[in-house]
Amino acid sequence: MDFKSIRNFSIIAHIDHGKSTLADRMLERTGTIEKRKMRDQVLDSMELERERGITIKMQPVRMEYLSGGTNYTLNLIDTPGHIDFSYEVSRALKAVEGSILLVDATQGVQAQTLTTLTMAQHAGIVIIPVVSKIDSPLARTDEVKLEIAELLHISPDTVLGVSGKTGEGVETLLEAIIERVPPPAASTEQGLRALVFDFKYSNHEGVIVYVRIFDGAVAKNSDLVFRVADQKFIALEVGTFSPAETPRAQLTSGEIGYIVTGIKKPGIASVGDTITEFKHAREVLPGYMQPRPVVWASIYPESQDDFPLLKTALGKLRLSDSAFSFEEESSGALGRGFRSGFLGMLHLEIITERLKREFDLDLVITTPSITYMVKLKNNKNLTVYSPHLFPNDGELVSVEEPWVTVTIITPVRYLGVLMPFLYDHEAEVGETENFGDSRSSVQVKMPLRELMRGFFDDLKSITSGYASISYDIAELRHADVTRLDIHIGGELVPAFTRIISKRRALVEAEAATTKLKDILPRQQFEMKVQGIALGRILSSETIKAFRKDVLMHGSKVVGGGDVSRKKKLLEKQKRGKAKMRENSKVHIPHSVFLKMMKTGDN
Ligand SMILES: Nc1nc2c(ncn2[C@@H]2O[C@H](COP(=O)(O)OP(=O)(O)OP(=O)(O)O)[C@@H](O)[C@H]2O)c(=O)[nH]1
Ligand SMILES: [Mg+2]
Repeated sequence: MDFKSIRNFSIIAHIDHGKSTLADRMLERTGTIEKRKMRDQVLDSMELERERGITIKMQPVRMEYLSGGTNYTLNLIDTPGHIDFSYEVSRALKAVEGSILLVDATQGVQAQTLTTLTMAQHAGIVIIPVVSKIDSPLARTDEVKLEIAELLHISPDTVLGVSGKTGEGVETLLEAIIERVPPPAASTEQGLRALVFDFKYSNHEGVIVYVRIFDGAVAKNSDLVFRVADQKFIALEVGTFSPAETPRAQLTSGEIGYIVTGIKKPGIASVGDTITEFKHAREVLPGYMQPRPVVWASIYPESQDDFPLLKTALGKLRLSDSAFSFEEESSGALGRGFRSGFLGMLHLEIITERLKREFDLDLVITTPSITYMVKLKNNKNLTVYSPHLFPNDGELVSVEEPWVTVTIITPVRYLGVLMPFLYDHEAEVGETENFGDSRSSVQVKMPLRELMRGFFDDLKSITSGYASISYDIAELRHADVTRLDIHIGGELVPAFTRIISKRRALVEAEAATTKLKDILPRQQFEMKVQGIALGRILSSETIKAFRKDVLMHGSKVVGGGDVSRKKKLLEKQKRGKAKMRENSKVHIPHSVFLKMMKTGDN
């Protein structure tokens, strides 16, 4: 294929600014998807993406488009806008020569607009600024064009306008892509070099890698090698995205497509690796930075019998999400499990939800936490990832925690409510700058711990949804924190242990016990739920016992009407699961861990 007629580009923007909807119209206009097969945000194919109306994984798609007598191949990569998934964006940007920077005409430039723009600038690719949703009665198209022009130091006339709803401006945008995005650089090298920018796992075909071909070509049955992993394999199939995987005879320089590897072992394929021919191993392409987890949670099987199953499940998830990482951990009370790292609370929520849906495992999930650097009295230094492994106050000399720099963009009228809110989260407020006509950008430094304490949701609610934020991990600072333990029926439940700021100990203890009182299923006996920190019982609630008739309907939250699931449960009990329940008097269902995890302390 002639590389001169290829255009590779991504769409980047703040969350909900209309990336996937714009992609819909492009797919329609280029005839890639028939109109009768079209549905809204068609590239959001994961069940969770559709349910939540957000993009989680990037999605490449290939389109054909006739312009000025030439047939162009346009490879589009739609990316997620949520900050937790920005690793997807950074990887997509290394596979393309240009990017559409989309800004919602009703919202203007937002925090992730700036973050994604910076990423695109670092990648050194062409940026096509576009205002979206120009059809909306709330659109402030001209103002937003000016905002973008100011940001990029360009004339507002070069900023395009589109509507993903009506299709207005889409044709002009496609022409602009052909004109402004350069074709892939001509490759004079013969030997294959393909950059792995994503992958997925199929039970039948093993790992399927998503690649951008920089040099050479690859065809079915080629002998290939992952250069970094140093692993040989055979291309069982190669093809492109339409957006479904569509086999082709070969992929050549400049193209974006996939290679079926047949590899079923986890830990071999990794994003950023370079694939070359086995017999002509060339130098590796620049890869990707490992993403740095922001928040951690430990995942244990409820029954230790399920440990190998859980390990397989996590391995498979990792093969569809390169930002997810996990490591074995063991804890006396919980047995063997995995400490897992996530790029944010939404990422954590998505992964645990997928574990539940796709692998049908009963799990104990510990309260999410950031990492703490701890100095002990015995002169040892410790990095604590899991709250239930946090030392008691008596063993501690000092604790350090990560801080973050945060940029908040908000309409000026909310600055009044924003400031006290920021102080409550231990923030140090830095520079405040006017942004556009009526908005401010506020620079803040605060503990990451406080950012994870419902900060996003609360910020949204106090600013009626108008504020947006982005953040970066900064330095370590001294932390005045302690562990909050939860005892249920007189026993410590390690999964609920959290690390909290000492000044909030009472509030947090009360919030935790009240919440547990609401969500714990009743048992056949009365039991106490207690919050213990700083060497005292700070809060206590009593959960009443069942009445007989309620018991009839069963307290097994895992049961419901699902026969196969019940059967599975019975089998498990036979295998000795019941034993664990005998030891601890209280059975806490999986759903309770998820609920405790989701909103933390709110
Ligand atoms: N009026 C109007 N609404 C739009 C337009 N484009 C998208 N929307 C709406 O905006 C919302 C978000 O659209 P998406 O296309 O999912 O946005 P996105 O940028 O892909 O979102 P993420 O991938 O989660 O970051 C949806 O409710 C769309 O219906 C448009 O051109 N006009
Ligand atoms: Mg989307």
